[in-house]
Amino acid sequence: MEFLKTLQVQEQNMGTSSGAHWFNTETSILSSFSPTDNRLIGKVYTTSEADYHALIKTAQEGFKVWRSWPAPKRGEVVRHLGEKLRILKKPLGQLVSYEMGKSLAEGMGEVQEMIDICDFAVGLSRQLYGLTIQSERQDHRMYEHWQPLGIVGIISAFNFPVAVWSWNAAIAWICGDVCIWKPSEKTPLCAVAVQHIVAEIFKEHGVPEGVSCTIQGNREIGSWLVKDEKVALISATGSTAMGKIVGKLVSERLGRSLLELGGNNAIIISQHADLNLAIPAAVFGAVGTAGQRCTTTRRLIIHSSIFDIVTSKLQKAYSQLKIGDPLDAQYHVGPLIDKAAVDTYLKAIEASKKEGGVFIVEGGVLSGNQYESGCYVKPCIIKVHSDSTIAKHETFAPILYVMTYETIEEAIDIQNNVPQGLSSAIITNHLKESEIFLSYKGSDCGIANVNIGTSGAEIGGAFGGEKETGGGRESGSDAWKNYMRRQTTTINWGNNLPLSQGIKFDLGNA
Ligand code: UN1
Repeated sequence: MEFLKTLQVQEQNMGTSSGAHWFNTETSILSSFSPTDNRLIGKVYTTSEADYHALIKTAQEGFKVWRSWPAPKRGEVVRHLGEKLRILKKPLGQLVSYEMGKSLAEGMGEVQEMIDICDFAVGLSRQLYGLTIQSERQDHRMYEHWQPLGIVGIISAFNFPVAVWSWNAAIAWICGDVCIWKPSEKTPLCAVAVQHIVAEIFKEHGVPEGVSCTIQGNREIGSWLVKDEKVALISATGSTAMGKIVGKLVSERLGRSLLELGGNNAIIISQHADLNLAIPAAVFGAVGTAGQRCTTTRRLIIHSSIFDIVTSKLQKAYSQLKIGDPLDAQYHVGPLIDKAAVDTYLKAIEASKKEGGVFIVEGGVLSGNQYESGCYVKPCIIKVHSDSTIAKHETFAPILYVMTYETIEEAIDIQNNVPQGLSSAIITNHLKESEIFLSYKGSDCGIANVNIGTSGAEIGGAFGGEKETGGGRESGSDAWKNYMRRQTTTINWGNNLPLSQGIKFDLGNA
């Protein structure tokens, strides 16, 4: 496996890093096994408490220098990172596939998201606009401008082991911040590979140590970052359960958090839908990344008049899905991340059966030589009642719940009647339906699409959602404002000192 060598993920003493410097304290070991074949890919040392504190110090020092670089100069470094990622797109995509289990096409797609966000950040580095405001006082000027925050802690999930980090890091860097990354314990080597790449580019361009740091380990190690008042912003991606803990700990110290948590995304398939769009949108949405995207399509809300035709087309499409080694481009679907995820998948199927759910496409765990890691499952479709309890729950697996509706209002109610609020879609050629879906009466999600599926958002838009999804927005649009602090300034260029609100404060002749 050439890519492991190219990306230097099998070296010794990896784990904690403040840039080109790798701390080599021998602590406990985190082993990374591939869900594709159960092989040990490599090991990292978890971060020691002493190394964590040393890292914070380096990051603080690094920040003092980095924030003084003009933003376009910081952008220039990010541009070079994007160039390097173009060169390494294939090996890094392969590592993502091998360590996480998503198909190679999706692994490479993830690296493409990194490249895209680098490009976006470069352009943004010449913007970061503030406003000017009319002052009520004569000869005064008011404006607001944006300053870097300091240290940004990034906690990322296994399912997007590199892209979601880059949404945060690329933007935080051009804003003048420094980053400490705590990747998922399930994908430590993707972070090691990325840190090697970043460190090389940063070294070439004279970026100070501490601007890009990584720590490795379990939740406890993550909690050092979360509780640390020296960390100005915690951007965390993962489950709602994790987000509730992180959000509470950060708010206890009145820090800032940006949460991107669970989704329970639905596509409404109207009787006015073009099924040539609906079927592939639903299938990719449900089985892409083996159902482990936060944007995965988990529910199809289908108009009752077309339920039979839609489900028979889905059965046909699912029968053509190839499940197997994600590094082999012929397969659409790889394994789940680990055996615990397989258990969760099986339990959700059991729970839906207990509620009266009926298989439209049968599920199950695959066995045989090719599947000996025990992590390969069959994407399945279950018909449930529109008020099903299990369908309100986010199960990170390729289970698609289908249900029927009669009116567009009812479809929207079903779509919104879940605790999460990340992504949503409607497939329709009916203008009014689509406008209702996009109106104040419509989807309550952070993402609402028409005639495309729920997953595969582009980096140019703000990404995130409402309710239990956490409310944060990352990536494009004006999400950069999360990584900076706003400063409002009033400048008096006159010879008098008028007070606002017309207040008189006369000191006589003093
Ligand atoms: C995630 O699953 O955490 O919109 C991120 C998408 C991808 C990102 C998903 N661009 O599906």
